[in-house]
Amino acid sequence: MISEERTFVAIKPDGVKRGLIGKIIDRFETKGFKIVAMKLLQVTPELAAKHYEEHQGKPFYNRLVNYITSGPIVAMVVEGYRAIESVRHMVGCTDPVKADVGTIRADFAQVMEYNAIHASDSTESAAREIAIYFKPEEIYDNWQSMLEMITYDQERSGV
Ligand code: FUP
Repeated sequence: MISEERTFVAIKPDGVKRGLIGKIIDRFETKGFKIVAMKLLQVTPELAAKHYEEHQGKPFYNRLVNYITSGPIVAMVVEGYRAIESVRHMVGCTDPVKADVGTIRADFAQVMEYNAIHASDSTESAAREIAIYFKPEEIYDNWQSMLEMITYDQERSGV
C-alpha cells in the first residue's frame, strides 16, 4: 500500500542568496517527490516567532530569528512515500560539519547558523508548519506525477 505523506521544506535566506534554489529543488524532484505547494516569501518577525516557538528563550534564538528574516525563503510542501523521514534524511543533521556527505546540509553549508534548509522533523511539526505557511487552497495535489502513475499502475497490476 502506498503511504503518501506531506512535509514542510524551506530553503533559508542563505540558500536563496547563494543561488541554490534550483539545485536544492532538483534533489527532491530527482528523488521523485511531488512538490504540491511552493512560494518565495519574506518571513516577518511574527512568522519567525510562530515557526520557531519551540526555541524561544534559547541562547541562539535571537540570531535564528535575525537570520530567517534576513531575506526571502522558498517555502514548499513536499509529498511522497514517508516524506517526513525521507526528506530529513536528505537534508542531514542540523550541524553541516556532522551531516553525512551527500546530504543537502553537508554539501551546501558549513555552519549550523547558516544551514541552507529547513525540513519538518515529525508528523506534528509537518502539519503545524504547513498550516503556518500555506492556506489549504494554496496546496495543489490534484495531479499525478509520473512516478505516481508508475507506482499506481504497479499496484493495480499487482507487481
Ligand atoms: P533542525 O530541525 O535540524 O532544523 O534543527 P533545530 O530545530 O534544532 O534548530 C533550528 C535551527 O536553529 C537550526 F537550523 C539552526 C539553529 N540552531 C542554532 O543556531 N544553534 C543550535 O544550537 C541549534 C539550532
